[in-house]
Amino acid sequence: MKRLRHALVLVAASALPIAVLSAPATAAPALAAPDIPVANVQAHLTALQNIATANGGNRAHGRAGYKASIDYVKGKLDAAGYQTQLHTFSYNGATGYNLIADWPGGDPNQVIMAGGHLDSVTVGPGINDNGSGSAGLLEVALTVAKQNLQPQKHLRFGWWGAEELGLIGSTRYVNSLTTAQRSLIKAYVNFDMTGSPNPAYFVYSSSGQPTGSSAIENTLKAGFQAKGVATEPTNVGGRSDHAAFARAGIPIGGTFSGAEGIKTSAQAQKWGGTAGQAYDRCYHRSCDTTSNISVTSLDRHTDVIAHTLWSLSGAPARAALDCVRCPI
Ligand code: DPN
Ligand code: CA
Ligand code: ZN
Repeated sequence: MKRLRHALVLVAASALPIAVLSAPATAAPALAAPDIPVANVQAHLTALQNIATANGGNRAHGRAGYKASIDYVKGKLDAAGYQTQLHTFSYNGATGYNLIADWPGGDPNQVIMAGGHLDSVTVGPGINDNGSGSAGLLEVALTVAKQNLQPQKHLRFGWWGAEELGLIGSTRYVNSLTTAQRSLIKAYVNFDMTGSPNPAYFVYSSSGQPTGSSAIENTLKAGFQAKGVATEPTNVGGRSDHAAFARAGIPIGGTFSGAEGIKTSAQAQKWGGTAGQAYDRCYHRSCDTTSNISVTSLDRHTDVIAHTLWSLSGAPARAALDCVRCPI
């Protein structure tokens, strides 16, 4: 197929003004990340909702709904060509699962990792918390595969178990790494709640975080700014899965659309939505279903995941002849 494309390009190129043909074969700027279709992300949320409905109404650690969630994500990634590993751990007398997925290729000494927790609380399906981050990460990972992306650095994804019980899965994962393995991870970017119905556009603040975190913060902010969305820094502290990575000295970042916090009137001016109301009124409640999602927030945060991973991993600069209308 590629040869045909090249042939078409050559034919098309010969029809182009001479200037293009004589243009130096310099690489165009690094590949921009694609716009991730939010409908694809919503399809994963529907699958997770159906899993919860079929398994007692939740996707919590130690319950059938969690294992079914992990199997869903793993199945999609295996089919797409990822190298997946299920890491098991015990907690509260139940088996927990982390899913680690490596995209083959890229410099193994420079790992760019992104993750989010896949477990819900026991009282509900956890579609925003954290089906939203999990589904966004999954669709970005599938897009990497669809494009057969060949980034300079190695891409790794993680879906964590038992976050709701105290960041258990991600902590067990980081603790399982040798010091050398940890030093290869140049960034960990966390996505925990990205579709809150009364959304915020928070970016994890790098202050007080390991050196290198500010580059991640700036990349995330730039992703939103490119969409005309203003962001606010937030200090998530020990409330999500980046914490274990930060403790290990690994640069971290992340985005967050808000939980039980109340949207201010200034924020409502900036972001829309309702001042004086929680960002997510169904946080940790049974009403955290597929109807508890702002599609706009889900779309924007997911596109920023893609922007950030393409940027941090050094998606290849496109060779000039690989496309017809490249910026010269
Ligand atoms: N840690 C999230 C949860 O699963 O409850 C909520 C949260 C995420 C709170 C990020 C603060 C910051
Ligand atoms: Ca999108
Ligand atoms: Zn939660």
